[in-house]
Amino acid sequence: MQMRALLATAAVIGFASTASVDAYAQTVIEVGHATTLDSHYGMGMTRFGEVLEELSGGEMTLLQHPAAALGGEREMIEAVQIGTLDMVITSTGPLPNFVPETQVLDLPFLFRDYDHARGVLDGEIGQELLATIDDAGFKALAWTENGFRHITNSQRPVHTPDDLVGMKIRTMENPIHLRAFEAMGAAPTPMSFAELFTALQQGVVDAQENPIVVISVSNFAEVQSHLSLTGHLYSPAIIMMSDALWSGLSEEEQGWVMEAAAASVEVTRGRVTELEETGVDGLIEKGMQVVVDVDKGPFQEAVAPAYDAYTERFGDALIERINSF
Ligand code: EAX
Repeated sequence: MQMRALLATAAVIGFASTASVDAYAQTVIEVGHATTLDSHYGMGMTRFGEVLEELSGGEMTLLQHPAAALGGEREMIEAVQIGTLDMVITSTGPLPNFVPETQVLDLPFLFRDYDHARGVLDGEIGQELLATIDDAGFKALAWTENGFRHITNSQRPVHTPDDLVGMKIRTMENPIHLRAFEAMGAAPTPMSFAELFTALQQGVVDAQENPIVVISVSNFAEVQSHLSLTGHLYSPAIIMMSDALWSGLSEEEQGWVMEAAAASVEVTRGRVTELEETGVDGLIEKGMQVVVDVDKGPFQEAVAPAYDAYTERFGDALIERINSF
């Protein structure tokens, strides 16, 4: 075929294919997380996608990558920061490695209960922290929730910190958590959640700590015989989008994203509340022995050095504001 005719044909095909793509042009937002689709994160993101699709008339959709398919929480946070991942819903555990100021949230026994935690995060203090996270190269969409963390292990009932002495416990990759469990006399090992089940199964670690919803959906009852309702710290979660994606959205699209995020938080928090109420019975049915009435006093005394590590660096003003909320 003459070169001119060939080029003309190519141009027509090119236009047609571009036109067809334009006709179905969609923004597909890809989100990663470390837990299963039926977890508090998975259910929240399903709701996020439903609302986004509804508001955008199908122009924007959400594609979930659950169960650490894209790596651990620290890796996914880093991917969002450099723009290779659109969005993540994650616990704040690894976040202090990127935004040191968020360490305050991981102080043991800082939050009294769910109302206190949610009130602080949804109020002025939480919004200030979201702005700090934005300054670190993310677009923080909303605080969501992981829940109060409890200790499971394969060795013995844990009633006091003395029962933790020498116990190999996995912690999140978080300096405050590490310090707190060292102070209790345990042998803490920071580890990505993606490796945790196998590490428990193989006895690389004896123990771990997580909210009831995570313990339940992760089938930890298969590899952990004991649960103690220590509630030693509240684990916030957060939804963060890459700066690049966020700034490329129109104002209207950004509004849809924020509305979808808010709707997802309701679902995630609802699921956490539900499992706090019903999840322990489920774990007992799966064979776990549960210490329900843990005396938190000795644990609070034992973790005091974790506060020193924080206040030496950041002072106690923010702690005071949170305590008096
Ligand atoms: O965010 O790493 C953890 O223990 C987290 O609680 C879990 O990944 C859910």
